[in-house]
Amino acid sequence: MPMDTVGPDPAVKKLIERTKEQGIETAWDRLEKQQPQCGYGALGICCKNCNMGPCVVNPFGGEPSLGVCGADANTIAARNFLRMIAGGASAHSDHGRAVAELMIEVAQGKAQGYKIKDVTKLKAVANHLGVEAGDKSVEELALAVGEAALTEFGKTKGHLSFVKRAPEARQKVWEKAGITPRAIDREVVEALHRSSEGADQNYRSLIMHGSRLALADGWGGSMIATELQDILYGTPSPVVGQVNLGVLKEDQVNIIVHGHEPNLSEMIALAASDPELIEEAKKAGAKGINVAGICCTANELLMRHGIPVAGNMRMQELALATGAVDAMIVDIQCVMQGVCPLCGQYHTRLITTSPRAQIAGAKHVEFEESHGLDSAKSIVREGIQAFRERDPEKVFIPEESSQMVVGFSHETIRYMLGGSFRTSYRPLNDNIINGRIRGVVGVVGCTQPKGSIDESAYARLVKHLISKDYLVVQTGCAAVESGKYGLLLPEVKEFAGPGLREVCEAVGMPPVLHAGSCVDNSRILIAASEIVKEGGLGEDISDLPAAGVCIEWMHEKSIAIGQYFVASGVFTVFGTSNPIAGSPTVEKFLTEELAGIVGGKWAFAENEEEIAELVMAHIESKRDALGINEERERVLYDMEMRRQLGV
Ligand code: SF4
Ligand code: MSK
Repeated sequence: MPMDTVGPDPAVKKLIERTKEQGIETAWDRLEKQQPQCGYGALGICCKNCNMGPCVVNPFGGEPSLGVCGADANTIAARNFLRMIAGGASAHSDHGRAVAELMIEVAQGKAQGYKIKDVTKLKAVANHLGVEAGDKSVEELALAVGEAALTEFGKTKGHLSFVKRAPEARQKVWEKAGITPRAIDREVVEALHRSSEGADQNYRSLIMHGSRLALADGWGGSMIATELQDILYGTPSPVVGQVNLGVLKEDQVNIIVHGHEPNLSEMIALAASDPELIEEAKKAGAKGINVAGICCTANELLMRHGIPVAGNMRMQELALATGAVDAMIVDIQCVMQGVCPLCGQYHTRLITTSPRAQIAGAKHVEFEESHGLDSAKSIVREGIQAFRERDPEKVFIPEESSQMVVGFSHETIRYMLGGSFRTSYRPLNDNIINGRIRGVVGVVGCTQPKGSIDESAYARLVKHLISKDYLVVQTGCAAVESGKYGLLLPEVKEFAGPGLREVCEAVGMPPVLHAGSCVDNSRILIAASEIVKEGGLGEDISDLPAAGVCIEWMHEKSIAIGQYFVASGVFTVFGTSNPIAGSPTVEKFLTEELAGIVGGKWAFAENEEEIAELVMAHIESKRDALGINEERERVLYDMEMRRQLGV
């Protein structure tokens, strides 16, 4: 199927060329030096889980066929896959725990500068966690919600509270398969136990526990992070922002916030607008203080404050190579150690702030919520001081930046579709049923240096999908990638197929919806559940004409997300490489047999053409199964009928 090319991102290209000319090493150079990368590792069939190893097995059927302990390729691949899910789920969930702890401190009046911003959501989340709102004050309720959220990590009985938000049919699937998640920490601990030497040596039970663990992430740790962040910082609604390296300013103090937790960066944003600090920046010779984001901290600030995004994960070193970044302030996850020596080649201060994510050689300023604003101010002052040392000769800021509209939480989507008097997914369901929208595709996740720099796989795929009338929802670095290519704007409806365009025009929403950071994939689970509950598209998430895609997966979090999508009933396609390819048996289990147990399954594809084909064929098969692909009489809608449809 022909797919338009989209060309390179000139900012990325220019900076990579510049770093090469200047002999500055980046991830692209290190990737080259790593070639050829270990084949056993790539296929998932090396094991170093005990000191009888490390062991590898022969992927071509020869010797060695077993590890020293007798573990075969299936066990080793499944154990490695499970451990990746454990790594990813831990990252998301520890993030969720930190937000819950902060909410408790805010409720107790111990966190300087924070307040509860979304009381409506606080009440809704309280209800989902089984907390009685009664006549509690906002602070009392926030305290109870924070404490209830924390107990989800270590509860000794029952299951996670948020699983009840899934359609009933889905809950029954989990029950039948024995994978309803219990406590978040328990599922992680059990994964590490099962995958240690001499424990679980059945690939099926290893992968099924991986499903339960992943559900503990999607419907537990990640969902806690998303929901509690919305309560603390506001539920996102559409806002305009700018993206790409052109958002850096030659004449201002540039502060980059990077990572995932908005707890600190929210305060940095506040501190950067403090008149006293702006005055200090002016005294240092700058015109002001410019805060910009990288990775998912960027997504968090962007969708709540419209703070610009300098780039996604693979652009973190390129941002530094502009020579215009005065301070890079990092919290947790996706921060490459390579940023440290790179900062050293410029005047840039690298400041780590989380005790859980320190970097040797960086300055560590532990962020304490009890005096959050003061901590943020002192960190911003570091940037101002560094600005005085900036060498203008070394500065090169590419001009590229694009506008985007972001902030489509599931609450916002429901509101836009239904209007303020009856927020509802009905119009979306109706338009999927009548075929104007063929289905919904989540195109989410990482970018990384293995991806092409001559064009964007994400932008190509997204453009293609909307041209075929598929509504696209995005999160994480993939969303930032689309933003750079101007695909997160309402005008993009011009590239959309006639059906999707018509709906976008009527509802006033873009055909590509930015729904947040990578931890916010939990929003997609809620949206899918609500679409099912709205009716007309089956009883379960697995009945929906929907799919998930991650092309340039990088982090273990991607595998955790992929597995919770699959275990929630979603067909999920990953590009770049297949981490269990060394065991055709495990691959068959994940890509075929799992569908018979949980309704969703994995696919691994070579390129975006193949991904598009797989996704569209799957969605059409779901439409067939729902009986909504049958030839319908073409009806001309009058205004009244449109009103009833809500378009
Ligand atoms: Fe080798 Fe088995 Fe030890 Fe893994 S657990 S390193 S396969 S002996
Ligand atoms: S930052 S996990 S590269 S999306 Fe969330 Fe981006 Fe993937 Fe990190």
